[in-house]
Amino acid sequence: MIQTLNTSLRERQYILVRKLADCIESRWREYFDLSPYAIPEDLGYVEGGLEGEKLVIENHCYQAPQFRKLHLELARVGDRLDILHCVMFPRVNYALPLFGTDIVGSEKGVSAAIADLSPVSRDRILPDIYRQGLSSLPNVTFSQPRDLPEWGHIFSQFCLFVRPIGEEEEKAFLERVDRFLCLHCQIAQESVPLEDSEAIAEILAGQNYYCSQQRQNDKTRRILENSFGESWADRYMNTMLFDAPQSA
Ligand code: BLA
Repeated sequence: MIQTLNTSLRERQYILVRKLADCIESRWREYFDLSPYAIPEDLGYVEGGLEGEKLVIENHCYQAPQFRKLHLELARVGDRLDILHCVMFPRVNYALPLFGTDIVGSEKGVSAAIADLSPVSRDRILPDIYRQGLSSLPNVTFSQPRDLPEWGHIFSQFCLFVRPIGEEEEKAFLERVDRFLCLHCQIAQESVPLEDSEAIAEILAGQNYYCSQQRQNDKTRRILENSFGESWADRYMNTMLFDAPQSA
């Protein structure tokens, strides 16, 4: 049985964060046979604020036949920032990209909204079926696209990174992420596990590289360090947010 979710934080969060969290979880339930994922004991629900601002973090994790870890995290920094973080880590014997999304919002609006299906193959190109699916999505434009930081070369050509302005653009972002998600869930559901150990080793290396790049996000790290200190932030980034798979 999946535990009933603690919705207390979510109910208070920025509307786009709440809507995307609900959307992601309902798609996961619709497409996959979910089972619980063991979160490191003290990291499921965390509240902290050493000298900095209070940070509340709520983690929801599942696994599925095709996925080692489906991770949705909701966080609130003081009274000023709401954060959604989500990564779907496929098992390394499935040739599937990494779905990831992050929203950083406040009363003033959303400053960063990003979503991608990121390749893990050596040539860093998405499988054909993804490129075809993503290329045939309807075009959308946002008034304030954002530039990726240097470590962001892990993302695909389809990566969406914007500051959505107003309700219309927030809605357009949500719709786009839902399309990415549905496409991914459908393909994942039909995919068969690999047996070739070299192909599996390539995926393992690709997922590890993705994690090592994501761990270079200083903006995320700074928020965690500010409330919990350096070593805690390090452990959290390595074991909860971007824990690389050990082996096949
Ligand atoms: C940016 N992430 C940010 C920012 C903050 C966080 C404060 C800066 C917002 C801005 O520039 O407007 C904070 N994100 C967090 C925190 C957590 C979090 C504290 O997830 C978790 C506790 N980040 C991801 C994933 C992706 C991602 C899965 O976690 C992409 C799929 C991307 N976040 C990402 C990128 C930036 C960002 C690319 C911009 C970084 C930059 O401009 O330097």
